[in-house]
Amino acid sequence: MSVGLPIAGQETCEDPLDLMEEIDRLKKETDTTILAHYYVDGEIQDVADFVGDSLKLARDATTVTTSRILFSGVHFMAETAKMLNPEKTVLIPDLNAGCSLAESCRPEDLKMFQDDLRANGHNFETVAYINTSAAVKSLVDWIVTSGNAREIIDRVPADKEILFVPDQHLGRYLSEVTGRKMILWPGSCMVHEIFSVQDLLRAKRNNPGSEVVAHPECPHSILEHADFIGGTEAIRKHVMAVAEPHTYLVATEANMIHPLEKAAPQHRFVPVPGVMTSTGETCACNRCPHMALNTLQAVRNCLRDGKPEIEWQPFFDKARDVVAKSLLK
Ligand code: CIZ
Repeated sequence: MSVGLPIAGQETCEDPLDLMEEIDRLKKETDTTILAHYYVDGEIQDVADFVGDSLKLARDATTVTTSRILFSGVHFMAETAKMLNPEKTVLIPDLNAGCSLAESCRPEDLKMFQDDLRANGHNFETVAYINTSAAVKSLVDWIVTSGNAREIIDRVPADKEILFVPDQHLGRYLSEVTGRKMILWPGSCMVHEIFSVQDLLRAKRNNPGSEVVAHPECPHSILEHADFIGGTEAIRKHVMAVAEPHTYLVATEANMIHPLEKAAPQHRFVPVPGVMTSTGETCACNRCPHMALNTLQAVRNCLRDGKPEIEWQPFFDKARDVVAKSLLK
């Protein structure tokens, strides 16, 4: 027998309730606060100290009093927490938890594109969605989240053009609602990109009287069928404000159903695509594979071992200034 080697499948055999208890104990023993995004598994949201979208979590990160933060989400979110807490240890359960949007916009490509625009006489400011690396954040004028985008775009002087990176769908939607002309980077989120209009219409037919709530990262072909468009926090507030039981078809990452059910248990929430097969089974194709790296085991191991850790990078100083003026004021 090979001593010390992991046994295939062993991790997944651990009882979730035992793991949750162990995480609770380790949090106290290691002086750690857990921040969890709405897109991670519900069990992790339940053991976290703060749960929310990236705007709320960035703000929450500035109130943490423990010496360590464990960020259960994706890499750019943990980087933001580190920028705002240079003196704290910031941990992430898996360093490979990336983001298709962040990966679509590399700092060297952005820099070259900005230089080209300037050389061609464009007078612009760059607005970046928070789903970007810290290196990209250090090259832009503003950061927006789905929760504060309109407000920030109003702060860009009216005589400037806007280069919006990296989500073309969010950019197109924001350009429509703010009336500002934008140059759009051609990125998109792999989860929101895959919703099909056909599946959405089928889900509507199967759930008569339902309302479609959709994230603005969805393509226009999905948004035109939505009754409400907003980021995760806006969707949560929207359904909480309705007292009468209702069915909502939710076009965003499927783990969002967990906080919605907690906040508004009077409603029924169906992830889109809710019904994919002729036998009426639901599919799991609206899950983010990066968020899914945040398992209970990975959170426990990270707490216990104190790694992986987000290391301070030289460009964090510049990125932090942009984050602070955009998200904390
Ligand atoms: O801002 C966030 O946290 C993201 C990535 C989505 C949302 O709407 O919450």
